Amino acid sequence: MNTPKRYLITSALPYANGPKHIGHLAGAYLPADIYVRYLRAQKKDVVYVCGSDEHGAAITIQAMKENSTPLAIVDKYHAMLKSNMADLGISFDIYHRTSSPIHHETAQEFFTALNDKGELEIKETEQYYDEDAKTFLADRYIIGTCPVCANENAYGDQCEKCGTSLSPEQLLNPRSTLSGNAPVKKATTHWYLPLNKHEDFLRKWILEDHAADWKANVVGQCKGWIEAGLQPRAVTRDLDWGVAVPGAPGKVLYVWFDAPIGYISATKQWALDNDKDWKPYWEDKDTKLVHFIGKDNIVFHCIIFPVMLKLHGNILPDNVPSNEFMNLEGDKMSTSRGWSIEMDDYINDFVKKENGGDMMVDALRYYLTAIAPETKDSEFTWKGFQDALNSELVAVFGNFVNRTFVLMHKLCKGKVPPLHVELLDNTDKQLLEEIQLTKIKIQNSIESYKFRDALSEVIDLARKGNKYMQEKEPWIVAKQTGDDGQPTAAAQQKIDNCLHICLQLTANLAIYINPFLPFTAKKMIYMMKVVDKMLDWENAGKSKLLSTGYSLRAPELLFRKLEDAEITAQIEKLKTKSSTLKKATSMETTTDTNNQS
Ligand code: B3M
Ligand code: ZN
Repeated sequence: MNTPKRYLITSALPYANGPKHIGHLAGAYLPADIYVRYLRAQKKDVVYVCGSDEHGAAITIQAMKENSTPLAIVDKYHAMLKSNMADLGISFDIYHRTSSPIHHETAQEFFTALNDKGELEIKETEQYYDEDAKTFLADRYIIGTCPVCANENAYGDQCEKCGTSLSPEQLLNPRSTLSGNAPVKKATTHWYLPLNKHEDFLRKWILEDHAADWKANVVGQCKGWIEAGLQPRAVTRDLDWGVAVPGAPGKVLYVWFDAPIGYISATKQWALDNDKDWKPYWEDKDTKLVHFIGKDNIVFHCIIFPVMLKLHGNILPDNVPSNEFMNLEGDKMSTSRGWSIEMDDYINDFVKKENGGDMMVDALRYYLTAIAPETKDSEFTWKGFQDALNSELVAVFGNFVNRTFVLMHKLCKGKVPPLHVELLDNTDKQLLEEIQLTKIKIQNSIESYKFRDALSEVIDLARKGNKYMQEKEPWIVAKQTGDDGQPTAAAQQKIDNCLHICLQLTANLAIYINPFLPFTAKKMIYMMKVVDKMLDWENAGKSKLLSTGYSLRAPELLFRKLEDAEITAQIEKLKTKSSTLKKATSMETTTDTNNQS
């Protein structure tokens, strides 16, 4: 698209049915946050919305498990998710919730608009019913054998094992998750979104218009769906928890119908809170809408929701950068199996415990971005985390910044030394050029959603800084002293140039690292005694960010090492948690709740 006038960025709404793990963080939140922080540094008009998904069987089943009520469950986990995200520096403009009245109204209005236009079909069909529990069984309320991979615990809406999207009728040997009984069939009426009528639109919009700019994994999945032939999809359910279907007592909107509308209601609430107009963000073609999601959400964001948006007269997403999954220590990450690192646990173990725990937020953000599952599944290991932290953040980035500050205090009286232009040699010029070039490289990578590449450009630049310092050896040059025991004038000039350039590089590193590691950038700003505005993207690549003669603060520790004992303790914790849960769940009839559950 041409230069957008404004941006609306969304991250998938996490179900408020339990804690979420760092695989979720790496998939849909961290990359969006990096993108948004980058746009904000460019002074773009950008709104970043998210919130808790508080409807659907994910919630009601969790309420049963915890012997609680759906309302108590969403209240509890909404609060947890909201604070976890804030602690991890995920900078939503609003973290909303789908149980709010404004969301219910918005979703009902949306449904009514489509229904009034005649875009929905009403059909009576026979559906599975549990006679003991006296309820219809949809989605996760029914399990059975997957017709594709023979997994015996596939859900009525999806098989966790092979990822196939299913309808309850496709399950072999179906049984109720409520009673364990085989269900009977009973007639019921529902509204359907006739996706089959929109096949041509989807084919052109995704497989032609976006074949090149969307990620291959996203286009590939969509292609599979379209090619298999799209079916009408029920958008209502017989349940008592959810957004009531206007004029149809006992029925609620299918959670996947109302949840994405949550992006719109969140925008509305944000606009109300900030005295803004929400409409251009959803109606003006100059808005760039980007959905950040995990791969299990592709069909909903690329096929179903776009059809809804088109029918309702809204703009369509410009891109849907979806990530693959992040595994953990050789196995799939899963909260319900206890094989996961919950955001909440990480925060308690590393962030809240220590003074300056923010550095451990950035350490996590660093590693998750460095191993982001952008094109294929990736794997988190505690050893890998330790290596990334100790040998990249501490040894390269932190070391460069620290050395620069220490030497500047020692050899330049704590002030930015002058630059003696006439003495610049090729090594100096090359580094100055790298500072500029890095800007373009990072821009290109971020704008094509390649956050791993972008981050490694930042580290590479710091690495070049270390190499430069090593070549220039100002601490050796300082030994060329005159009678007064001070470095000679010629020596001091060499020292000045080296540290002047290293300081300008440090200022640039702060700008470059800011979208990824915002707490680190803040600390660097403090050390350099400059205002936040210095982090504006327009300053990137410049070599006169810090003025000659300006005195700077003492260096602070940017990162700390992760000790062997800490990773051993975490691995132990993981093993204990999963084996305890294994024992507990082996007695239950239900299984895992979600792919990256
Ligand atoms: N809550 C599914 C998930 O957490 C769902 C996303 C909704 S985004 C509109 O995977
Ligand atoms: Zn399967």
